[in-house]
Amino acid sequence: MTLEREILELKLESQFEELVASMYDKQIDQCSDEELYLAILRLTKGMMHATEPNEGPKKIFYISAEFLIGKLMSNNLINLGIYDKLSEVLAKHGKNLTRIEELEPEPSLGNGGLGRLAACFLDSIATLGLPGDGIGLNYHFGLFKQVFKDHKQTAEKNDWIRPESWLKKTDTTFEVQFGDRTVTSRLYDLDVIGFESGVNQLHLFDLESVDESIVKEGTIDFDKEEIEKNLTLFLYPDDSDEAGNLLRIYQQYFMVSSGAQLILKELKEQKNDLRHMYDYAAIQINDTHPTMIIPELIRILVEEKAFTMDEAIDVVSKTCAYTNHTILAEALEKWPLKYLEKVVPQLVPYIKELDKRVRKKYDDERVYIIDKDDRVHMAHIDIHYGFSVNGVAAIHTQILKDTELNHFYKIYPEKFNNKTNGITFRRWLISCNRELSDLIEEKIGRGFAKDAMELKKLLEYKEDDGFLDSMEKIKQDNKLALANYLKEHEGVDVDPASVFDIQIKRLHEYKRQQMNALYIIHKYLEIKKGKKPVRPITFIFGAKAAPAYIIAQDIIHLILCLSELINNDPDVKDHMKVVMVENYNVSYAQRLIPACDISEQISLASKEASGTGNMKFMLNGAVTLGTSDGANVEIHELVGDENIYIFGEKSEEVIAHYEKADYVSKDFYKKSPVIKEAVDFITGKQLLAIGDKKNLTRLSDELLNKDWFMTLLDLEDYIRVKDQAFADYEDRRSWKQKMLTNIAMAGFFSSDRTIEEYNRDIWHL
Ligand code: 26Q
Repeated sequence: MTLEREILELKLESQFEELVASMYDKQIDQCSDEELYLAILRLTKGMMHATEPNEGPKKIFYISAEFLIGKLMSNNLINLGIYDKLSEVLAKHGKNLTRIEELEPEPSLGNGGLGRLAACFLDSIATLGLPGDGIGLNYHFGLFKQVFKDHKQTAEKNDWIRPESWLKKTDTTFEVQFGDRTVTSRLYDLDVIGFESGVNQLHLFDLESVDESIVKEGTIDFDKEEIEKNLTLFLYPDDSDEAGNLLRIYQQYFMVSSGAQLILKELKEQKNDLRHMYDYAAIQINDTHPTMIIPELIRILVEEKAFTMDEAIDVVSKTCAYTNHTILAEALEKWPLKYLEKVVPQLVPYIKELDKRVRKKYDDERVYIIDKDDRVHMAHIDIHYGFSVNGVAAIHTQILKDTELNHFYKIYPEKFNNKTNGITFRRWLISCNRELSDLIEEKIGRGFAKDAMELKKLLEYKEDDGFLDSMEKIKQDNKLALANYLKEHEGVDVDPASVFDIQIKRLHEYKRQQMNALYIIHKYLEIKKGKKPVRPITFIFGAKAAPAYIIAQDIIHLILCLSELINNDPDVKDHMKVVMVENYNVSYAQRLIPACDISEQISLASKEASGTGNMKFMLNGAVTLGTSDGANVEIHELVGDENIYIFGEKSEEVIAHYEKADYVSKDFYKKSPVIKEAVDFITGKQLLAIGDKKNLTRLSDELLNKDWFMTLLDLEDYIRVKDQAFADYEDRRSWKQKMLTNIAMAGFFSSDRTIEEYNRDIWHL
């Protein structure tokens, strides 16, 4: 330890003792965990405030409707470099930092991957010392809290904001004008501290007049018409009803208008020439949710800064860049022009002008902004009027170029580029799996915390049984800790000596949780027939479903019914268990991932843009069972055939099925007794005795008559390869080597690498 560090740590101890004394007039050991939580919050906020901001001539504004930041305490302590010392100080007084952290409410300001990616990116931007701020919304309740009742999901509000939190209320306010009213936005800031580096800001806008009391207790129901009261109440989990969609446009414009005003205010304060805005600012548009910032900036430059239309379009197009996160056609935002006319009439002439210019240049309906049904294709605005379009994994970008956005790629080949997603190792290794991170540090030093490629040095220990055993021991301890947690929180007994097979992600048919459920049915029936697995298996799910997504609700129902049946069947329960954890969120992910043996990444090839959970599992020594989709493809290339389980049809084959419309799920059902038996079980008498006939029949009908995401196509191959993985697990030495290889090769998936690429190719900070 350096002298400087020693002094800092000595000071920390007395500083914290003094702070506690001044706040409560007590010693640390006399304080409750709640009191200590507030004291740590204050200490940390103070230290972050005192840290130098990252500065430079040009800044990146990462604008996103979602920042799924998760709990911040551990993360901030780690990045400030005081986690270990503070832990030790607390322990000296009989206090436990991990227990204290449980008191922190989790802000769920995102749905899933896209929101979590934005949070990882902020961590990496700050860690790399780059000037870059996030711009988003301060949802009072974020994403709903999931509660299971009668084997079904119900939704409740998650009120995460407390009088004392990480949020800093600022004096900055802006007027935001809608077609039918004008409201005032207020800026709240969160310090984003880099790992042993400077500070950036996450700017979250809120509406003062929001009224939390309009939400009915125990629900997420409220009056969707009262914009002044509801604008920033919730994050929208779906696009199901018209009133909800209108509200979503109000939210988006509220974010975009406030963000644009903030950016222009900063540029003005720095005395930067707006005509060269792109020399001072880059704006990364996270999916199409913030797309209105393009016409909004053009509008402001024309109406308030005396730019001609040509000049405004030129400057804005050189400033804005777009990231695409999906190739599901139904997920690409297309707003009816009449909605925009109601909510943001001032933007409509600009959107029409942008469309007119496109039509003048290109005689191809597919690239128009406004289609023949008067719907505005948000992605088309980004592609024509931004300077960069990126996908989030190699295969995803390739599919965008070859098929989904091919007509745009032909016009603008130079704009298209790939930025394979990444995750921050500070949260997804150092914070969530401290024991593994310490073991790695013992072997190769702590350089990997900042230079993730150093993990490769671990490959030298592939034949080192001492090391392999230590790694296995940590996995075992993590499984035991999870088993205890599941006992306490889900009321189930799982065997820590079983294989932990985990699928955690949003519930969506393309992610195919239903295929995993069919495997479980298959295994159950095998055991009933006397074919027992060599070692018990624990199947774990975690997933929220959009409340209006009917089939997704039915899949949750199926899994919960299976869990009830299997965990109580005396013939079976010692051989397998099924657990669906309630209210899966970032904090839960941090407990589940370190304890995983087999990581389920089984989306229909071509549908998962990247996935980032796959990277988190790999980094924590789980082996992937997956399709050739998203970043799985790159994981496969890195670790090689020996260290991953790949199954199912490839993306080209799947795309061809859609083109030829030749996939008929019934054919698979008829020709395979294994498939038939599993599908029939969904509506068999055992499950009907537990569950709801309506839900189970609807799901079974869907699989037999539609199965848009081709579950039955890959089911047999899935069963074959999954059984192989369970068999290989028994060759313990070789399995440990697979774990090691996965950890060692995970360096590529550090979000530091991703951000370096964004900066090198797009932002040029
Ligand atoms: C759109 C309109 C109305 C209401 C809601 C929405 C909406 C909200 C959230 C649409 C999409 C999302 C989230 C998408 C998402 O999380 N995509 C994931 O992004 C990850 C990061 O790039 C990828 O790894 C995943 O593959 C991708 O599914």
